[in-house]
Amino acid sequence: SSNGREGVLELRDIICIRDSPSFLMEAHDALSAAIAQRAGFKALWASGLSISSTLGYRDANEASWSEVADVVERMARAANIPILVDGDSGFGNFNNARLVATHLHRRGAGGVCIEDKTFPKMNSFIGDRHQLAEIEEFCGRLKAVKDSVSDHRFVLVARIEALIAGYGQDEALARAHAYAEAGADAILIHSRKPDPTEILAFARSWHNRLPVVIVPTKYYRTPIAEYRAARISTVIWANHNMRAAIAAMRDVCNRIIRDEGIADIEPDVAPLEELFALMGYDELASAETHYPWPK
Ligand code: SPV
Ligand code: MG
Repeated sequence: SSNGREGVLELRDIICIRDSPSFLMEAHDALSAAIAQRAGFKALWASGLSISSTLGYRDANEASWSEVADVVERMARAANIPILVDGDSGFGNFNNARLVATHLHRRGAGGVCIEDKTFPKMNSFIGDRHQLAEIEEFCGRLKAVKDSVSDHRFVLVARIEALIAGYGQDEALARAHAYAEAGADAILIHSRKPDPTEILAFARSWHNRLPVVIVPTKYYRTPIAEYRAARISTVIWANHNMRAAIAAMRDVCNRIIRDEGIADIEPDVAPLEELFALMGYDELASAETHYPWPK
């Protein structure tokens, strides 16, 4: 392939394969991206919530788009698998959206997901004042992204927040059809209900006009078989590397404080060898045999 990633699936293939759901694992920095790839995930979700959190921001467009792009570039360097970037609502109007998409593409993203909210957005699980964008205006954002990134491999996912904002299926479906007309490659239908009823109802009425992407953070108990039956194309595990890190770091901090030492911690933290393997120290050792360097 022309991008030097032989054996690596393109994001478009991963999202458009519809016989069984594919999975995008959240990552938020180079290390978490490398860990997810090593575990066997074929693609990553660069989560806005997770990236914001690790940078010390709230998921309310406090991080600038260029800070997010810096993180994405580090992730792309650390993991040789495609990344779907959470582009929030595009950081403004059509012009901001196309600027952000162009930069993300250049810095290694395989695609971007844009949600139909106004700027600044708020995380979908917080509060009940989610302001939807007008359909026509949002379609302009999608078209502008399509028109400005000429690489046909770059995937544009249109994310519908109608159910999050308290509108019904009709609004969600009308938006999905409009976004398909505007050139989206896939539809992300988001829900914060504890069961998948509303996203499954959406999928039934949508008839797979475009691939459907879901984020079962709140309806996490649903078995994959149900998504397979509903012909969901892609499932995003949206924040689980970050939340695993929070729990692990909280526990180790509490134990070291309590024990005033690290004697019992060793079996519960990653060996340094694992870190060295993740970051490719062996490559450096072999490179040193090929290039002269001062001894
Ligand atoms: C994210 O991971 O930033 C998402 C998914 O956009 S959610 O937090 O569910 O909105
Ligand atoms: Mg987000």
